[in-house]
Amino acid sequence: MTVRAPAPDSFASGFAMHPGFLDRKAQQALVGELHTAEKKAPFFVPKMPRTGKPFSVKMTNLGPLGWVSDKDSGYRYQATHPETGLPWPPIPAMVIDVWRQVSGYPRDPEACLVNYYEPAAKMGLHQDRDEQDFDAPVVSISLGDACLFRVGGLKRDDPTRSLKLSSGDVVVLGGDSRFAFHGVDHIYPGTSTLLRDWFPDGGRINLTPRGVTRTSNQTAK
Ligand code: MD3
Ligand code: FE
Repeated sequence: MTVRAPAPDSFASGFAMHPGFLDRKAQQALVGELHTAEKKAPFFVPKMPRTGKPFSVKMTNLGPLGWVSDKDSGYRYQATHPETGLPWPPIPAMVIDVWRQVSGYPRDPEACLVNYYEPAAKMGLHQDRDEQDFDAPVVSISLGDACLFRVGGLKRDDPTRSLKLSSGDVVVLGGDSRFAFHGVDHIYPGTSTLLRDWFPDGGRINLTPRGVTRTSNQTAK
């Protein structure tokens, strides 16, 4: 299998890859904060709208808003955990710090999705369009086992390219890449020891801080 980095011109603007952005110490500190936060906002299993089919990833959220999905109400952002009813814990300062360094966006994120992939989990090709603020990029921070990530174009049938994301890598999906179809084909089990104390079988955590709401200054799209 060939895994190649995206061609520099593959998106006109807004896509940036920062391999190894967080060093091992920073990754460990961040995992410690996530482990603590997850005790207050436990991982839950999102369900597909209408069918109720469970996702293979578990997830939770940090920040004023969190993304949830269930059979009856579908995809949405809300201020509380769907099972505990409590507000989401705050976004860690380290995540805000990464966002400020890479996003090029004036406002701080309002939501930070936390996806946990067991070694066998994956995420099908999809677009992220439940946010109202389409100007804000999505930033991705990978922790733990590496994965094979796939990103395509604005239409589901557009050609895709694959890239490997490893622990500490940061990706910025802004501009023309903001609405690209993307997914996670598989995890490479046993490629990192970072999550060992929390998940003995390893796996991968992905954080995606994002903007959600629009301000009155922003024009409608
Ligand atoms: C490309 N997460 O939470 S992060 C998601 O690795 C999600 O857990 C994946 O897709 C993961 O929605 C991918 C990288 C990512 C995030 C958002 C994107 C890539 C994107 C939005 C547009 C294009
Ligand atoms: Fe996504």
